[in-house]
Amino acid sequence: MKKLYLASKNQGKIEEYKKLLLGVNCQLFLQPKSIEVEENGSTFRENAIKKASEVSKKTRNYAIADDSGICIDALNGKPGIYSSRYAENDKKRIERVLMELDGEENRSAFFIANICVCSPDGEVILESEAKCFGNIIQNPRGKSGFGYDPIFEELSSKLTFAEMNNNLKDLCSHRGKALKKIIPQLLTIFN
Ligand code: ITT
Repeated sequence: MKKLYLASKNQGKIEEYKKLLLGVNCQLFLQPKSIEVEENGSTFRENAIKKASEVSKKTRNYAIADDSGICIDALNGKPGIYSSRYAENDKKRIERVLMELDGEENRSAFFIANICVCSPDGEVILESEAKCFGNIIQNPRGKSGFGYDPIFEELSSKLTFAEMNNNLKDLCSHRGKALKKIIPQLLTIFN
């Protein structure tokens, strides 16, 4: 069985990938603690490529990474690629967003995930991107998920990501949709 490294240190993402990749016949490994990847790209794509290629080169195995974030229209797309660096923890990041949107009527936003898979020699072999549209609500709702989930109300269900069970979030989320697009290629590589 071929090995696949999850190039992420975000526990919330890791839990989602473990479920999303269940049908792919690979041995899933977490990013070794010793590997630190500096996310200094200027786009989601650049950062996703950097994470996947550095982890694949250092582990000499396949690696999958995503760079993701939330883009808020009234904040001109912020926090965007800085979503994980917007404050020191999830609670403070949510507080900052709600404060910046205080009194703002336009609450529209989208999550985006850019996924990259690299071969054991560090070459990019698969890329995928997807978005999920919704609105930033005034008061957080729900207990599941991670990050900005409690303040992001998905457009069609009117549920926040934190109110959804895992299966529902996977169906409509940026990460779930981006990964679904490349599942056929992953099956060809690993199964
Ligand atoms: P890795 O780079 O180690 O994977 P990270 O958290 O730094 O972890 P990113 O740079 O891609 O990952 O930042 C993504 C941030 O965007 C993440 O920390 C959350 O704050 C937010 N985010 C992304 N997807 C999310 C989701 O499904 N639900 C809630 N917040 C999400």
